[in-house]
Amino acid sequence: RCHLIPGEKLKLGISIDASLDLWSRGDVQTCTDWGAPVIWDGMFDPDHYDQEHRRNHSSVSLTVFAVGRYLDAYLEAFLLSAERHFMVALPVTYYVFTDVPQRVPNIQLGPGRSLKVVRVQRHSRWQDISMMRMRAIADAIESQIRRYSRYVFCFDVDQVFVGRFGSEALGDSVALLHAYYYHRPQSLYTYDRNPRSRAYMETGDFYYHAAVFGGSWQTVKNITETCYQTIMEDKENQVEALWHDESHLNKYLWLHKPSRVLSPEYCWSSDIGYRSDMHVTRLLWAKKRYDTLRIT
Ligand code: 2GW
Ligand code: MN
Repeated sequence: RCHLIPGEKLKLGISIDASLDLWSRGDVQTCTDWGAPVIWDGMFDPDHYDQEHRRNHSSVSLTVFAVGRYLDAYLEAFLLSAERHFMVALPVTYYVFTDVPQRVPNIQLGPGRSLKVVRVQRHSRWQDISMMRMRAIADAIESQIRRYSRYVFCFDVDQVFVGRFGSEALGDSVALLHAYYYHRPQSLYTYDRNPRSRAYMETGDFYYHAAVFGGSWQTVKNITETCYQTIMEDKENQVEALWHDESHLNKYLWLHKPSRVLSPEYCWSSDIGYRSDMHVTRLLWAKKRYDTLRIT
């Protein structure tokens, strides 16, 4: 059914996705209705993507927030695992947003990799900590990231890399299938269903997980600015979307289709049992510790 690979056009004019094998996985959806590839293990040659992106001098910024107790709980394991698995073939700049810069662990980084700390304010409501990431990311792209990196990936901190999360994931607008919903019917998607919220939607394409999204710096700036705007409009109207920034992101991605979709390999939960379509896991949710972390 997939007749078209839009693909990322490199400066050389050829599509970097020309070698994607959409037929190699008969058991999963490898292409969206609008022709974006859905990236599953076995469809791509990792070395091909690394070579093409190196040739094109691709560079990546990773943003992650570690505010309050989340810093000690998750940041070190997140960064150490990213050093082993995240875009290992490319230059990477980590942007750690925190209210406690002095507690950011001092980690030995590989060549071509660096880390910058951005101080942010600590909001008292956790929903605001999560939602206000959108504003902070947009600001950092404008003031710094766009000068150094072509691509930006935004992550929750409560997860660890356990396998390759590489340049096959790069694209103009990249969204992730939520591990809990990718095999479920639309009617179970937890979109915001309140018509008073800007995140309101009846139907959509997929349920995307806000724990990972990315793209070119231009697109991520647009995503984060737009989501921030709709979040603020909701605040003025005294409504809050069901899943906060995730609801607003889902709305955005319905109106602006992503050019690349990541399978749940790219953010899996070990609470989900065995799945025959999951051949590898690349990023895993860390154990939640609501008892100690979600005191508000
Ligand atoms: C969050 C909830 C309750 C108490 C504290 C926090 C908190 C979050 C915090 O104290 N400090 C902090 O840095 N954060 C950041 O926000 C951190 O990067 C974290 O990974 C992110 C999202 O919070 P998290 O991971 O606890 O929420 P999840 O895993 O339920 O996230 C999904 O839903 C969220 C909205 O409710 C976001 O959309 C998130 O992107 C989704 O993965
Ligand atoms: Mn999380």
